[in-house]
Amino acid sequence: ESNPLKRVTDKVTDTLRDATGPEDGIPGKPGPESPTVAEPTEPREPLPPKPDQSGPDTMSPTGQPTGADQADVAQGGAYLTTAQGARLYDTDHSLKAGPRGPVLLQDHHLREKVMHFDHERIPERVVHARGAGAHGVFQGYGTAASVTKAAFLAKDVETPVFVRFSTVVGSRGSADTVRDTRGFATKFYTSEGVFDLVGNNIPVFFIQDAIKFPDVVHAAKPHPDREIPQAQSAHDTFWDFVSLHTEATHHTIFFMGDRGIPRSFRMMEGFGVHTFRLVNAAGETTLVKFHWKPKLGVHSLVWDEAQLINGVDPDFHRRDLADAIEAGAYPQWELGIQTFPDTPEQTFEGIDLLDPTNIVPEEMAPVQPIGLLTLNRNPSNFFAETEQVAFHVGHLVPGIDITDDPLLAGRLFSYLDTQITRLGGPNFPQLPINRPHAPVNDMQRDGMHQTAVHRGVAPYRPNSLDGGCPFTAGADTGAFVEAPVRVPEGRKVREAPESFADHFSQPRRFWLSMSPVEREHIVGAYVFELGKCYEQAVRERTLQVLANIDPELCRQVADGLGLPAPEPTVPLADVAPSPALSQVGKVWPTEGRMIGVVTGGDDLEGVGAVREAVLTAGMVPLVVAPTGGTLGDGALTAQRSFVTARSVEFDAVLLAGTPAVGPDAYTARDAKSDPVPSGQAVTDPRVVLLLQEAFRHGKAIGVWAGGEAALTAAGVPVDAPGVVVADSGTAALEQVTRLLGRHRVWERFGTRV
Ligand code: HDE
Repeated sequence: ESNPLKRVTDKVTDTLRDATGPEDGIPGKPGPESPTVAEPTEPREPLPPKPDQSGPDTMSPTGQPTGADQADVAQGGAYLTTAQGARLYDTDHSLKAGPRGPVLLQDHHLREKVMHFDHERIPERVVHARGAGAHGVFQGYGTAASVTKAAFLAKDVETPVFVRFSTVVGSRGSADTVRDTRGFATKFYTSEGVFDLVGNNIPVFFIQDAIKFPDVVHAAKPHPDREIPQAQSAHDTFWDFVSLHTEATHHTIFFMGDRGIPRSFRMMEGFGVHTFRLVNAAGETTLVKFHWKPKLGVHSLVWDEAQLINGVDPDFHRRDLADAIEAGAYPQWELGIQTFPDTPEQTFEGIDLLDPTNIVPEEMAPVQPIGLLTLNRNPSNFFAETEQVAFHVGHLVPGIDITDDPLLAGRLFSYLDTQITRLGGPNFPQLPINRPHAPVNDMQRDGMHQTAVHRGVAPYRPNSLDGGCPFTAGADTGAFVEAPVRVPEGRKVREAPESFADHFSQPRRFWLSMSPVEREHIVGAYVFELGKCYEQAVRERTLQVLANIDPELCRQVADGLGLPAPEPTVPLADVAPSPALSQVGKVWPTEGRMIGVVTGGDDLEGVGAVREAVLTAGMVPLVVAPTGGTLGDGALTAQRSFVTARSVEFDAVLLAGTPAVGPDAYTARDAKSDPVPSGQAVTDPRVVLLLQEAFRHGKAIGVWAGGEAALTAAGVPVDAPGVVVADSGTAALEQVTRLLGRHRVWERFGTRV
């Protein structure tokens, strides 16, 4: 098997080729012997998980390796049973007094089945409800050894991890590509206990103090009367709050920018947001900010595309992550740190490190790589793993400690508290996905859903009845000892430090760091969002905020809204741009990109060659043809038809010839439902739409074998930037791949505002 990505692109093929049997060595590939497609015949054990889905590795609640797959522990046997293990002979009919008689209350199976069903749902997370998870491994580089003693960061140490990506505002069933911040939470099952890095894809936060969290979330969530809009910030209450509460300005401009609509979870940066404190073996401390850097680069959707995807494929990000992992195209991130001396002021070059609305530009403090994260295994059960995973910023290991960031302080309280409601009691650390891989001996007892059978008679200290066990450790035997930092003295106050009052210089730096096309996107986003607000006062107040960031930004948004642009009310900060904040202008690897290869039947040999070449390049080809099924002599299979394909699924489009509808068309369409003018062939309107969208969204387009006519029909100039007309499919692909390294054809933007 040359390229594992073939497993994703071949999904359709596999099912069709079922009768010809599985190809060797391709895990998860269905075939006649495969239980996934076999017709039911006789009783057998439950299905094993797919190879990339083997579930969490766990320890028993008391810290002993379980030695058995969790699925085996909870479920086994070939026969359907009650929850008590009694075999059942029927699960389709309630027990009745005769076929037409009343249902009997004594039907235990009915009551047990419906009782369990009635309680299948648990409360969704109040924020970050919609998420997608994956297992993986983290490998330390050892480069952090001088600043932290954390064992999992030592050279070549491999630590199992579970990552959950999420949106923030929407409900569990909301769409993936809404404009929002994304969560990026990582659980490291280290030898010294669990370490959670509960971050976001945006390096700053809306608020500086945890006490404001209910306010910002209430403002962002749907309106309390009608519960609309779902998963959107484009409404009055959100803009009402952020325009009055100007410390939110930096976060807001970040997600009005392209980072609010990532192309893929695989192509997002992650940030710890707060400043943390590392402690080395000598007890010396260093302040740090954590960064995740994706190997595939940082890429985004464009807004029109994001909105289309919400309808076409609301699971776009979730699917993208699972498909990539299933295909063996494992996403990777480097963990990095920016380091700052732990001075009493806790500032760096004048930037307050305790203020989570601040970044420290990478040009001032470079991000130093300390390890590599690889996601290589899908969950085997969404609920058990992705839904029940419980992260907590207070899950720390020796060598990593907290700072006095007031936002972090509130989080240290909140994450424990929320799990009691969400997971139904205090024993959620015993759920398989949450269990530490280090031995646990915590003397906690009883409580709802206790699954451990604890031994011993003395779960208290000091004791003599259990021989004084368990013993406490010291720093030399791996205890977590809080860094003995000096606590500032002062009066008890409800106040923020003076330095927290600057709400505009950092947003201004962000704006000045953007390329023209990214600025255009930001302006477009503000115009869209404020255009959805009903309250004039909210729009005007937001324009005032924008004026204080940059008058040109304000003017462009004001023009879009048809309102006058106010003057700034604060002096404009003199800040240098941070080029690292811009996503445009860099060249990135193209692995894992989706290439639509469209044909109406022309040059099938060329299409086949392109498909192979795309796979060789580590990208994913999806052949799009008028109908599903095989093409030509059956050597090629269509993964998408003109009905199921939409441009938004592809990073670039290649087209062989000009698919036509009409008397001579290669098409199985029903002429009655979409009549064609008599006697003439016209370019298939679905291909026209596909090309128009791909063009509009700045995607590279390559045609050969007479595809120019389709471009013309779509109004796409053949000499437009990023449009390639080539002699062969592979020649077109070569040029398109080069264009893809820059992610989009940015020259096509720049005229809308
Ligand atoms: Fe969270 N946050 N948060 N948050 N957060 C939750 O915990 C909270 C904050 C973040 O995939 C909740 O288990 C408060 C910043 C992620 O399971 C809750 C404050 C950052 C996730 C909670 C913050 C985050 C959460 C909801 C202000 C980025 C999803 C359910 C003090 C650094 C984790 C839950 C997952 C989830 C509270 C601020 C990231 C209610 C009070 C800043 C990625 O506990």
